[in-house]
Amino acid sequence: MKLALVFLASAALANAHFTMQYIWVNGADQGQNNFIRVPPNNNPVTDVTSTDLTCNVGGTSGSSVSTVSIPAGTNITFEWHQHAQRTGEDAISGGHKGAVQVYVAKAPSTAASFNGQGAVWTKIYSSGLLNPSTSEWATDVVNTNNGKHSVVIPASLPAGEYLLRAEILALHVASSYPGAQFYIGCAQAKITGGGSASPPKISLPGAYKPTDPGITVNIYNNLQSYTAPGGAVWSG
Ligand SMILES: *[C@@H]1O[C@H](CO)[C@@H](O)[C@H](O)[C@H]1NC(C)=O
Ligand SMILES: [Cu+2]
Repeated sequence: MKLALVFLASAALANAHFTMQYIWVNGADQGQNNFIRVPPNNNPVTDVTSTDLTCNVGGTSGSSVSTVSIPAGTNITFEWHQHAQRTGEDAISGGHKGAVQVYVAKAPSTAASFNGQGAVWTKIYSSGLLNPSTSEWATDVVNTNNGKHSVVIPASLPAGEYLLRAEILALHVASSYPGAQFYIGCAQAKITGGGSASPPKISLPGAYKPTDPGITVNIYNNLQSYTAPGGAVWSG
């Protein structure tokens, strides 16, 4: 009896979570876990003050990860799954309701040696509550798209090596803190071409607070609007 309960509990946990496993460059699949700082498991981060918020557990170093070369203006697609399989289950599991955001941070030297600490992150994409009357969230679209969401890297971003940080913020148990679940995937990219923009930057961890209305929120109480943490999107 006890064993069965433990098994059921751990199976439910494993099924509930997911990781970023693929990036696509202008529609071309780059292969499983390539150019990605892979976390040890599919658990979410819940402590917004932890360095795990930067690039997931173990993600402050990318010394064993390759860096993909992309021109500024490239359309990058991030693809998430619960397990190491693309079919046979919901990509990120329908119970995860919440926001999808993408940030970029320019490394002082190489992306592989960049820890992503300090005020270095620029938000380039954010999608949250899409339809209050049907409770449709950005996460629902990710499931519909088999785990994928896309963003165009702004053409005005200066050339250099970057971390690309995708975040899925699941809010199904977020009415008290800690509760909100941060799923984070970081890829390493060398951006070529580009421009001379000087975008606004925030720290991760740093900018997110437990009391942010986008982090501690009851999404099951007729929520009419939602403001994701981390400020406005910079559109280039
Ligand atoms: C980016 O690429 C994806 C996948 O090919 C596509 O669905 C999406 O429409 C593209 N986005 C833009 C803005 O071009
Ligand atoms: Cu989960």
